[in-house]
Amino acid sequence: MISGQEYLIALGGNLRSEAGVPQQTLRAALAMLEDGGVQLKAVSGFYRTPCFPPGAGPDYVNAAARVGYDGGPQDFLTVLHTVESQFGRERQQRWGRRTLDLDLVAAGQLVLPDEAIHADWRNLPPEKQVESTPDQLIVPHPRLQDRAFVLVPLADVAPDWVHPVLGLSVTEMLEHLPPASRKDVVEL
Ligand code: A4P
Ligand code: MG
Repeated sequence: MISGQEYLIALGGNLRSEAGVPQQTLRAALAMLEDGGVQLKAVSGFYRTPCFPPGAGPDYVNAAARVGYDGGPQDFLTVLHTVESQFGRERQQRWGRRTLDLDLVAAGQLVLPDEAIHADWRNLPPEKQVESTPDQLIVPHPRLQDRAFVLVPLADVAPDWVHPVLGLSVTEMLEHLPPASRKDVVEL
């Protein structure tokens, strides 16, 4: 059991919740995490981002945070899911609309469940990505390196975190993305 771990999380939402518009939901979720014993070490700006895949729903608001939590990754994911459910997140359509999505992006240099399974998820062909949902925790998040809506906020809080498999920092992963995808991510 790893304790006192530093984690990176990604926050997103594109539907109103009881807390208000997505930006208000994300702020309320951060406050709820803090109330639940999660230490907020750094919080990114809030960004408006086009829904991926295009046309699947309204624009998202995305953010990221670097946090401390005195428990292992599985326990921490349970905390994230509890907060999601407080804001009315119902798991229906994958990649569609949601009031709040909290993803565990990274846990230091941990690779879970192991390097081989991580590689399978990372290399999943795009058509399979929409229909396949992992039933176990995959860390680092298998799609983080592809997504400006994750990497731009992450660069605010952990620009020098190095992906334990790819060997690239957040700044470097961002540089590998097409410039157009970065320009679509607009700070609110
Ligand atoms: N799971 C495994 N690993 C993780 C992890 N590292 N973090 C499991 C979080 N969850 C993880 O997740 C599906 C299953 O993955 C769960 O059982 C969880 O235990 P989910 O949150 O129920 O479903 P999801 O959110 O639809 O899946 P996922 O993989 O989080 O979706 P994505 O890939 O994050 O896509 N467009 C914009 N602009 N901004 C967004 O934030 N988000 C999505 C969601 C799509 N399009 C978007 C955005
Ligand atoms: Mg999620």
